[in-house]
Amino acid sequence: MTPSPNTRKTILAIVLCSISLLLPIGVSLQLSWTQSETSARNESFSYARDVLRRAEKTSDQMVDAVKRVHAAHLPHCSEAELTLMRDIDLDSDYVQAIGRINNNTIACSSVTGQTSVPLHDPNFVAENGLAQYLNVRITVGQWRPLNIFALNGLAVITDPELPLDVSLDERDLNIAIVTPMTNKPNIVASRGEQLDPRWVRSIPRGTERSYAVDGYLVTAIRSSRYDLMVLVAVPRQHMYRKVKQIALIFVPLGVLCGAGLIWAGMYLARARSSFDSRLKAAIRRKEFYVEYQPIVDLRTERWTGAEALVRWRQGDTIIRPDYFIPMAEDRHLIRRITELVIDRVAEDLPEILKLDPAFKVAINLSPDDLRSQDTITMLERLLAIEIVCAANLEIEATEHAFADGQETRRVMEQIRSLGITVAIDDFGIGYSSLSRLQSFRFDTLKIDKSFVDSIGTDSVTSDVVLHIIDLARLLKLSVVAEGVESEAQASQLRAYGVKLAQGWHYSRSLPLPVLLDSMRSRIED
Ligand code: G
Ligand code: G
Ligand code: MN
Repeated sequence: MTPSPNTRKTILAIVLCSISLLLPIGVSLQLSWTQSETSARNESFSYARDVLRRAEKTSDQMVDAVKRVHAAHLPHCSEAELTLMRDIDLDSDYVQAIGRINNNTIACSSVTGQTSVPLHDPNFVAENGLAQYLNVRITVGQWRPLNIFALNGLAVITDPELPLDVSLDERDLNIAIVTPMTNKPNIVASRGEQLDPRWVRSIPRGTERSYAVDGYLVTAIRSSRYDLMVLVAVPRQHMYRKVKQIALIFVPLGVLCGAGLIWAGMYLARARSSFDSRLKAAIRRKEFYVEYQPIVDLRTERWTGAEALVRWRQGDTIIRPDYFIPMAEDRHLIRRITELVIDRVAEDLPEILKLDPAFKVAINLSPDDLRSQDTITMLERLLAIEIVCAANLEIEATEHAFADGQETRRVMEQIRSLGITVAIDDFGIGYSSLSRLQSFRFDTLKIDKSFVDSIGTDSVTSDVVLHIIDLARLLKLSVVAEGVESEAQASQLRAYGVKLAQGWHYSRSLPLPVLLDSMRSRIED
């Protein structure tokens, strides 16, 4: 079984709803992901720069300390030299101690005095001879391991924690100071997880980089002055966390809204299809009938004609055309309604004309009607009725109908060639331009009620009605004023030279028997 157009529309609606909901969620997740990646990167860079600055300062102080000891030329490990070392020690905040070293043994130092302290082999000796002893304990009371850097018999003792002692907002940042080397990086100091050798990449001196390594966002910055590099590694997990928080709020919310929208969509689709089937059933059962609103000569108050207005009777309720006509037009069901209206007029017209052979009935046509050749056939059938002639008929169409192209023009011309006059309905509220007025030929202009309402008020549109009347006169059109509700409006329109009017001041729309009765009693008067 192939799906019905309605099923297809419903599916389309659901798909569109889902896309329109998931898209913003997806985009916001993507955005928050990029955003959290960017902020993690920026954070890492700022930590890395801070740590590098401290590590360089440590190196500066080490170099300075060594220079001062050498420059003093004091006897090695003499009381004088130890005093100098203690002074230097106090001057420099990153240097913990300074001493003499020989054969992996501290001979004397500012903290141990003359006591010698044996060390293990250096962890690393650089090309320039700088030996690094990492995580060493030199006194009994020392509460955390120290690093010793030795060159030319002098040892500078530092606290590896100090350069790393930046305040961390983020718990799971891993920081390491390394001396970059060809194969195995030498970790001078670190905090957090064990450094993964893959985090270390060779970058030029004085530069910084950021790259992803297997679940981590790594930021590397290399000193321009020392053989030092700082690495900050953030687990990507850490970035997911923020995104997850957003997702936890938005995805269920989106799904909920989506479900609501889909439900509403299905509800509307069902309501729509039920309206469709109601309307179709009404057409089949011919539940439509026509009422006639008289069109009146403003001077004599004679009824010269009437507009046929369709009504839908559903049981005891009457449904107004302003509700169902636009929907019927939308569903392209209007032509079948027009056909019913013309059928009713065909039945009613002979009775009306028996009372007044010059009476003119106006029939409303929709854009679809004006595109269809069937309309001509229907009108010809009306004209074939013995008592009916073309002067008894007028068709009304709104400006929207005139917006259409060639076919409409052809049908309109055919109607006029039958001798039936054409009126523009609700004139002034649509989008007719003067060029359109010239390109379609028509006979009557029906001034929309809103302009008639403004007569005698000081609203901006109160002058417009005059211009419309002037325009009609210029184009040699007859004018019908719609929605006349008071004698004041009627007398103004008379003064403006308008001949015909329609409105509650004269009569509401009447069912045929009432129309005929009224016509009879008027003839008798
Ligand atoms: O008077 P009433 O509320 O019935 O009119 C409401 C609107 O419905 C008016 O704009 C009128 O032009 C339109 N209308 C009434 N009858 C018909 C009809 O038979 N066909 C079309 N296309 N429109 C109609
Ligand atoms: O096709 P058209 O839009 O001209 O249909 C006329 C519409 O205006 C119908 O809905 C009809 O009921 C309504 N109408 C006709 N005369 C009056 C009137 O004097 N006052 C008001 N408020 N509505 C009117
Ligand atoms: Mn009308």
